[in-house]
Amino acid sequence: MAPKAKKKTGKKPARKVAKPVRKASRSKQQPVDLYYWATPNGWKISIMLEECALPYKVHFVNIGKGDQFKPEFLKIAPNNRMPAIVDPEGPGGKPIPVFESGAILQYLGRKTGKFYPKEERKRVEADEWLFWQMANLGPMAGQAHHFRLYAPEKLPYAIERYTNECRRLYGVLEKKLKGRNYICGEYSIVDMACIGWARPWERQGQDPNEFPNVKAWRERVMARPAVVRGMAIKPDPSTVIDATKDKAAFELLFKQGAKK
Ligand SMILES: N[C@@H](CCC(=O)N[C@@H](CS)C(=O)NCC(=O)O)C(=O)O
Repeated sequence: MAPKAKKKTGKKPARKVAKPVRKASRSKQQPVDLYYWATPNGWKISIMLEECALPYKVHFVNIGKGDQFKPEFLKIAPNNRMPAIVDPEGPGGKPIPVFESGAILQYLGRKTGKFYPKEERKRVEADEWLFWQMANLGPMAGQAHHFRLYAPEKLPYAIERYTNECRRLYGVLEKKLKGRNYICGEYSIVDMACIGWARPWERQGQDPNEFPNVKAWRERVMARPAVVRGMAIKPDPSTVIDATKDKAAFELLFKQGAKK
């Protein structure tokens, strides 16, 4: 079909939504607001939005500069951590904020009916492995990164403890992936939750060749176009602060006390 001719008004057409925005083709849905920074937890949600072809608008939360403590962000995510979303078309057609990446993945899975099995036995399995990532792989890999890369003192006990715990977890994943392409059989939110954490496993002191099933799964998932697009969303490099070199960012990220 030939495109309709546009009326000439002399004015520049107004942008509907600010950049960066991913639009689902032919979608009339309002974009989901994604509060994001390019980290393994942030990627879970950019990947899911890409996989579901949902329109979304990225709001960068610069965690090295303290955006996570801004009152407007804390209203959405009271734990001062990204990712978070606001779905303007939530239950009853009203906006809903969601924080915690696992809860966001489940919400988007229920909303779209995609990548989150409906059949109860399969859903239980997906929930088990999603919680496994949230309570094990993410936190243990996070501590391994912290003590191996960020801690000003190299503490052998802490490095060994979290490197070993990661090794144990990749061993668990290795067995789960035996004879399967994806963690719960079919590709799901569980793979999206785990991939960002498995991507930098060398930084966790792991030898990928020790876990051939995990290695093959990692390559399979990372080759998905939506995963590539989701992980490619990056803030302007001039705004990214390296907390290993910047004292203020280090204090802000790693010396948080209770705020009243
Ligand atoms: N359990 C949370 C963890 C989120 C999280 O740790 N986000 C980090 C970046 S990966 C963050 O926002 N850090 C800011 C801070 O430490 O103040 C989730 O999965 O959503």
